[in-house]
Amino acid sequence: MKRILVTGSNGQIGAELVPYLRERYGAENVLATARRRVPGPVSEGGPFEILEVRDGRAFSGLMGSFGVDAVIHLAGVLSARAEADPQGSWDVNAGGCFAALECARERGAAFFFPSSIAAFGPSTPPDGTPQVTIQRPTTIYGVAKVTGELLCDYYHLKYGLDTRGLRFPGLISYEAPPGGGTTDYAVHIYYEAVSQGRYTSYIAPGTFMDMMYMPDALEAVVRLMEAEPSKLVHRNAYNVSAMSFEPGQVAASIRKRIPSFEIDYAVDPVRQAIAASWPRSLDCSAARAEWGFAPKYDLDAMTTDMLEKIQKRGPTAGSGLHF
Ligand code: AKB
Repeated sequence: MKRILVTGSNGQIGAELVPYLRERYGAENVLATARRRVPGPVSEGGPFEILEVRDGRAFSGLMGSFGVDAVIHLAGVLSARAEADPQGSWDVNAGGCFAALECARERGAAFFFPSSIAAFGPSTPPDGTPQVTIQRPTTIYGVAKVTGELLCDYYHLKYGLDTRGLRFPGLISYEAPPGGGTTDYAVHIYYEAVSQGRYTSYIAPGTFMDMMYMPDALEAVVRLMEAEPSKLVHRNAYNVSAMSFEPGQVAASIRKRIPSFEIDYAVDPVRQAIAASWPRSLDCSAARAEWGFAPKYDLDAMTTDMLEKIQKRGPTAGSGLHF
């Protein structure tokens, strides 16, 4: 990757990936795009353009003028929000992916697609979920993720496009809040631990989902995109995860640093049903073997870092987090 275009740059991943890529590849070589300009490092720390991803003409024009050789396509609507608007979210998630792939094909650029644990469903083996297995998701978000995975395979097979991708678990971070996901509770809990000393979880106790801390996710994207192509047997949609936990375990980890922290539950049936349809723990052996996936943070290391960072930011951190 030398000249990189990132879509969805204001989102939870983009807000951290853009500065990370600029640091590594040079600020002038990373074009951040998003539907609107938000003051801050993404729009002010290097080139930035407004882009609606389904507008193929504008997309392709930007790629040409910037000389893009790699597209990191992050724009999308997360799982719970997508359930509230299946048609609109399909348009953005599947239509946007198709439009972005077409632009990458026209320009011969490498392409990164973030799939998700949502690409699995209730008939998938939930423990040690294999890299290649049953994928019959029951959410519109998951259906669009499987579509994206298959489109990436297709563009590689048909056009030789250098498509690559990861199946992200829930991502935990402190720079930008996630919005409308099912795994978001695992971010909210840290903010509320600091500001309130307690948290009411919308996910039921005992519900295990795969998770990863953002620094490990950023490193995984770059490692995969820089991997020797001949080593990539699967190429797209690698299972990646650093830990699997349920809400009570995060609470216990927080209590090691904030002993008075309390958790209770007001389960949201929509998000609980989505969580219950996803795997409990992924098998990530293909990612480890083919391109050296090696996450560093476990639950306690992540908790320590999250609490420190949020405490440093002060009591207003995380306002507006709830979906
Ligand atoms: C969500 O909860 O929708 C996302 C995901 C796992 O893809 N964090």
